[in-house]
Amino acid sequence: MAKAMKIPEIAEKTSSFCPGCGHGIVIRLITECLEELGQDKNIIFGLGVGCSSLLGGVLETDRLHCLHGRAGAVCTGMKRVSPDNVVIAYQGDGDAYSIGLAETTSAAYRNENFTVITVNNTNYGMTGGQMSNTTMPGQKTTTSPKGRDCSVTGNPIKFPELVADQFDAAYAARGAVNTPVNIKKVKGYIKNALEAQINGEGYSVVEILSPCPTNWGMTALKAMERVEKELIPYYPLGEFKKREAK
Ligand SMILES: Cc1ncc(C[n+]2csc(CCOP(=O)(O)OP(=O)(O)O)c2C)c(N)n1
Ligand code: SF4
Ligand SMILES: [Mg+2]
Repeated sequence: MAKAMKIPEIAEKTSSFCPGCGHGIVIRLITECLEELGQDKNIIFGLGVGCSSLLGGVLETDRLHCLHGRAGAVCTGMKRVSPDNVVIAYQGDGDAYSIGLAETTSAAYRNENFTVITVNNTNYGMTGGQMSNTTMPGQKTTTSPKGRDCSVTGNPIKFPELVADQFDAAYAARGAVNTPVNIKKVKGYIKNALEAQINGEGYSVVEILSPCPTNWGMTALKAMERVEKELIPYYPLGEFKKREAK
């Protein structure tokens, strides 16, 4: 089994992420949690297609690059045949909630015992900023040039709330990586999710609101401000399904 890199080694690596992208912060937090839980030698990632797949460039750990949107199904198989490994689906909003909505939802519905980390940047980042199921009402993207019209597309999906309200899952939360306070909270959510899996409590999901300055056409600072002013009012932060006291 391959070993995850230690944090100082990650800090020394260069990545393919754009300046100001939130993916790097999230990956750092996952790594810190795994180390602190003593699980850094015991992980398998199921990676989405998109900028999430660039995790492999900074984290030398076991991983499978899944077909687009299919990490929910792939991680189901990996966890079932290898229950002693910590299995993490690392996906974008387009991968998990648009192209792979069936697989993502089905794994949650079955209460599979693995963890999903979804980086929600409200667009298909890697391919140039197309509309996804989490694109904000009125948001202009390359495939919604006049702004997203929810009367035609439906409303932006709130997946952690769906899981908490409808499924027998262990843990569901949403955080954001736009401020130090919120970043600290996200780390707590990721740790709760991983502990739920390690204790065999069932499915856990953490969605993370994350800036994509490149496709939002903004500076890194303005993108962080957009997360606060536009995304958080629509996508509330917090724990929607807390772990039951053991
Ligand atoms: C079956 C298939 N359809 C479309 C694509 C093109 N594609 C690659 S990444 C991507 C979107 C990824 O968006 P998201 O999951 O939100 O990740 P992000 O890059 O924003 O982090 C798409 C549509 C593909 N690779 N395969
Ligand atoms: S395109 Fe967006 S999500 Fe992808 S690396 Fe750049 S800023 Fe990050
Ligand atoms: Mg995205």
